[in-house]
Amino acid sequence: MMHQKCDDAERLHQFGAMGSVETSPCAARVERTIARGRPETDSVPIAAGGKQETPVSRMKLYAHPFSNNSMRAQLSLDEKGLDYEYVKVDLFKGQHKQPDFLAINPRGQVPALVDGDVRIYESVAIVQYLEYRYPDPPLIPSEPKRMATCLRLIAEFNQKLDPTNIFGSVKFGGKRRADLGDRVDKLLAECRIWEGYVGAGPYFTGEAFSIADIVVLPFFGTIIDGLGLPQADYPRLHAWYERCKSRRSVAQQPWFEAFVGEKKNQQQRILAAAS
Ligand SMILES: N[C@@H](CCC(=O)N[C@@H](CS)C(=O)NCC(=O)O)C(=O)O
Repeated sequence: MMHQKCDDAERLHQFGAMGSVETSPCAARVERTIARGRPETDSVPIAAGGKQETPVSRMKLYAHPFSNNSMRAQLSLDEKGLDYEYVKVDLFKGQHKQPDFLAINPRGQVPALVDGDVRIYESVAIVQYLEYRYPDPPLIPSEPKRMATCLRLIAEFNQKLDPTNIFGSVKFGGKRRADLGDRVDKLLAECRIWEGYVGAGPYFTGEAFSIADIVVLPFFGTIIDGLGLPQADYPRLHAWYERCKSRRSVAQQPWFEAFVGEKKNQQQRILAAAS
């Protein structure tokens, strides 16, 4: 969410510290989802002794199912049908601040990817890396105009959209609309712009699902499912989001499972009455 530190995750600590997550039914559902999917390594430590992987070793994604930034990286891997090991870094146990993980990402955040001798963090960079490293199937348009749109949207996400995220402040900080002042206005102004960007679709760059969709999807997930962005006011964004969710790669993300409860949390849907 935020670049420096995911708004969610910053609060995840507090949430974890309150001890409510480990025992929540939601957390249990998440574990099962992973178990049904790719084999999961339970926790850090990862590459023993900080040893470098050889290029033939299986890719490892260090992530957490509640982390929407992690979903971004996982989506790219899944869309490309790449083989990887999902290593759960337990944010609630502070594994992301342990030396073994800090050796991979000195910022102590998920996601991080290890691919042979490549170690990369920052979810948007991971998505871009995977596109260059594993171009087949392509998730970036080759037609120059569409490619330009795709690259521009990613830049706009980084610079404009992501900084407006208020989900963590609402969910974990307990803030409500009145507490957030012009942060809500800024978020809605951005949503208005992106509503216009959906265009004829079905995806942000046209016919094909692209890394632009992947980059913004976790953000809009928290805003639409989490905060209740009204469908009547943002019909194109909603339609785009539903289209994305009908893709297998998207539907299978553990993040959605972790997020099921969010949709029922009426108090948290602070945008529901927005116009
Ligand atoms: N800009 C980073 C943000 C990563 C991030 O904030 N990850 C959160 C989980 S959503 C995290 O690991 N937070 C733990 C912390 O910041 O201590 C990215 O896109 O990868």
